[in-house]
Amino acid sequence: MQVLKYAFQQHGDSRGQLVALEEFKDIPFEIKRVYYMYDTGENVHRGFHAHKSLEQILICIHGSCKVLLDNGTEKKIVSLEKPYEGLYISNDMWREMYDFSSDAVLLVLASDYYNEEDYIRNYDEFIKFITDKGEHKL
Ligand code: T46
Repeated sequence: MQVLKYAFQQHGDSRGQLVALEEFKDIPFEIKRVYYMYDTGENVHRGFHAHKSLEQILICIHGSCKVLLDNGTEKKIVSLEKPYEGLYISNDMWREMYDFSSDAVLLVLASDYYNEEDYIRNYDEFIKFITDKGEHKL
């Protein structure tokens, strides 16, 4: 499984750093939604779902966290700890976020509006979904 992590351009000068993100330039999709999570308690695990069509980029703009990616065949753990790094998560990818530092702010850029019908929240259903599509290699 290939993990796609972007290192965004930093516009740094004596005043500090600035990162600018433009759809189709820095981000490979139209950005239809932005959300973020913070005040995530110690030992909290979030996610535990896949999306049928949504694409997202996760940026830990403050603090750090880990993301487990699982395509049904392989699993990878990615650390997010730099505010200029973005993790691309495609559709059909199970994800879990954990190990949040107490100051973590996880920003997410999403390719579509919120739609509960796009979620697969059961792991067995996820495996069935990708197997039916021919994406699950045993
Ligand atoms: C994902 C990971 C990385 C909304 O009302 N609108 C929204 O846009 C979102 C994202 C959530 N919500 C509501 C739905 C739930 O009542 O906020 C509550 C928490 O959402 P959820 O339990 O889905 O949060 P996570 O952290 O498990 O997952 C989120 C995204 O939902 C998901 O798409 O890929 O972050």
